[in-house]
Amino acid sequence: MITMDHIIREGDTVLREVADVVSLPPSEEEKSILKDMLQFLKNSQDEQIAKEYNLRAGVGLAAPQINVSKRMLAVHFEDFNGKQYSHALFNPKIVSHSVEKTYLSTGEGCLSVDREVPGYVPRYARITVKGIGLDGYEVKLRLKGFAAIVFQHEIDHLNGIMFYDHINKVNPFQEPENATPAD
Ligand code: NB4
Ligand code: NI
Repeated sequence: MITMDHIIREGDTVLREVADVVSLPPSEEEKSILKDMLQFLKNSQDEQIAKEYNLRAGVGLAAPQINVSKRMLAVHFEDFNGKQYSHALFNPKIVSHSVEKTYLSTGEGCLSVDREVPGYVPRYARITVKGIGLDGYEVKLRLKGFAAIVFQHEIDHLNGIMFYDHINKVNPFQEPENATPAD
């Protein structure tokens, strides 16, 4: 079971690496890790389990965050319309995105960052993501708003990018060009 002890924190070079493409089909070991990542998110959102194991709530997790430098991510959340997203993907890729941007008015946090970093994180308002699911089938997701933000945060981890890299250094709360808040 993945706990906070397994979460790599900022300063570790693995979080700055470009993660490796997973050669297909994924190995049983890779599938097992990805399943554990999704289970961690579910556990982290279960009040009882989270309390018992001291888990910080998460809606997404990228493999480099558990010291696995491979292109694998899991997400588990409901968007603001109550639509459920639960995905575990190998080799996720943004195949297209909008010109319009969005951001969370509350900013972003990261399980690998033990401090608050204030500011707006500009994200594409709409993206299309392709990847390979645990069952080996290709999935194509059209995402907007909160869901688009979560996937971009996780795909950034696969490219060694942290959310605060995107925050305006002069004025962290400068409204990004072409953007409307997701919330
Ligand atoms: C990834 C997110 C940071 C911003 C926005 C939010 C939470 C994370 C990081 C975009 C992606 C993890 C992965 C939350 C959370 C709202 C919904 C439902 C009930 C609790 C849950 C809490 F936990 N970020 N944490 N941060 N990361 N919303 N919610 N709630 O998930 O570092 O790279 O259960
Ligand atoms: Ni993160």
